Amino acid sequence: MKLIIEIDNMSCEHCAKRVEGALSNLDFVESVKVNLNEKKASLKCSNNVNLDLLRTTIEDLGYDVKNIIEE
Ligand SMILES: [Cu+2]
Repeated sequence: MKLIIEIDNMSCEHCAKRVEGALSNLDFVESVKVNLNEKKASLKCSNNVNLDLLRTTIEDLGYDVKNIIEE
C-alpha cells in the first residue's frame, strides 16, 4: 500500500533525514522518501501497516502529522 504523510515543522534536510530514518526502521515500511519542500513523506508499506505507530514515530521526533493519505 502507498501512503502520503503530510508533516509540519521540518525545517531542514537534517529533519527530513531523521524522519526518513525513523520511518524506515518500522518493519512494515518497505520504502520511504521525504520531500522537505512539499512537507510530505511518500511510503510503500506492507499490509500490516500501523497508522498510529507511523503518527507517533514522527511526533516523538518533534514534528507534526497533519494528514495521512492512502493512495
Ligand atoms: Cu532540521
